Amino acid sequence: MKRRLFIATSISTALTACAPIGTALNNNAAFHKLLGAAQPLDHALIGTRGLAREYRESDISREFPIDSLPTPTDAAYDDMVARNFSPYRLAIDGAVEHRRTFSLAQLDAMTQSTQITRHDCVEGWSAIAKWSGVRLSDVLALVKPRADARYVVFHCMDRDDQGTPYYESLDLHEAMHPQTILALRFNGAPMPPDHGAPVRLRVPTQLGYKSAKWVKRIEVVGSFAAIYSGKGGYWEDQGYEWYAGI
Ligand SMILES: Nc1nc2c(c(=O)[nH]1)N[C@H]1C(S)=C(S)[C@@H](COP(=O)(O)O)O[C@H]1N2
Ligand SMILES: [Mo]
Repeated sequence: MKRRLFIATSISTALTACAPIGTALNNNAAFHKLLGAAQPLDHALIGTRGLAREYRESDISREFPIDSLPTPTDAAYDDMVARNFSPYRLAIDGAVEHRRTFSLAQLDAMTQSTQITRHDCVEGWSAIAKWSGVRLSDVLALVKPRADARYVVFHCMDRDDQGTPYYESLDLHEAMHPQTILALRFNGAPMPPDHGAPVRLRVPTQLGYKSAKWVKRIEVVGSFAAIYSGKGGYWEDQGYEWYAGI
């Protein structure tokens, strides 16, 4: 446990920003040393075996940073915002028995799960908010991952200034965790565009970069080696740890 605390502290001081400054990060020897140190940690000791702490309404942060690639500004996204996301479809495909799409109304009609949890960004800030939405496990139960399924990849609508899209992934164990939700609401209101509307992944057992905003497609795969640079996420492709349990 001591070792884990040390690593958590080092992460917040070693990294400077979640902004697209990947090259600075890649050139940061201390950061790579840190990742090296984090590698041998036993997966079973941390993260998703337990529940993330849940807080009270009075603990909700008055300010919650917006800290990601820019909110999409393309015509399709603007049109969805203007029409309360009625044109939005979440596609789920890949290694599933029943590929399908969900409208926001369909997701809204499913059992909603609410959590007041803390989001921890590697940049060094944390904030508590109330998130409601559909358990990812409920959605996966409808599409039925095949026997060869191992990971769930989240494709997002935003891109960096090079045109590279944001994406993330979880293993099936983390995806099935009861606190892993596709969040539709933030602090009692529909998800604001700047926080990832209409559907944003919320994974309170993992560092902030796992909680993908603006999710448009969920791809169930046996391996993510062939997706983008093959490390399982936008930041992972630039050196972040794939396993980000806290
Ligand atoms: N699509 C997408 N999701 C993302 C990011 C991003 O750049 N794009 N940034 C991640 C990081 S590093 C953090 S800390 C949180 C920030 O979420 P917030 O802007 O709602 O606070 O979103 C995460 N999810
Ligand atoms: Mo972050």
